[in-house]
Amino acid sequence: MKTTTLIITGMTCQMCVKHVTRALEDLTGVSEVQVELEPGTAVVTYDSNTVGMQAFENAVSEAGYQITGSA
Ligand SMILES: [Cu+2]
Repeated sequence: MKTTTLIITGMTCQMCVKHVTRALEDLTGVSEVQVELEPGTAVVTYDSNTVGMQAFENAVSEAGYQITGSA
């Protein structure tokens, strides 16, 4: 398991937080997601053999937000 912090732009309220959380949680290989409106981050714990940055970017983008970086 690996943990990474994604910088997410476009979230303006707690509903956005729910949308982003669900989008990431629904990915196979993701085991834990913690999204914070301020400062606009998602801490994701995942199996790097199963899922990765491209899948995170696609899922968040389909939900209507954007990943602009990671730490
Ligand atoms: Cu919102």
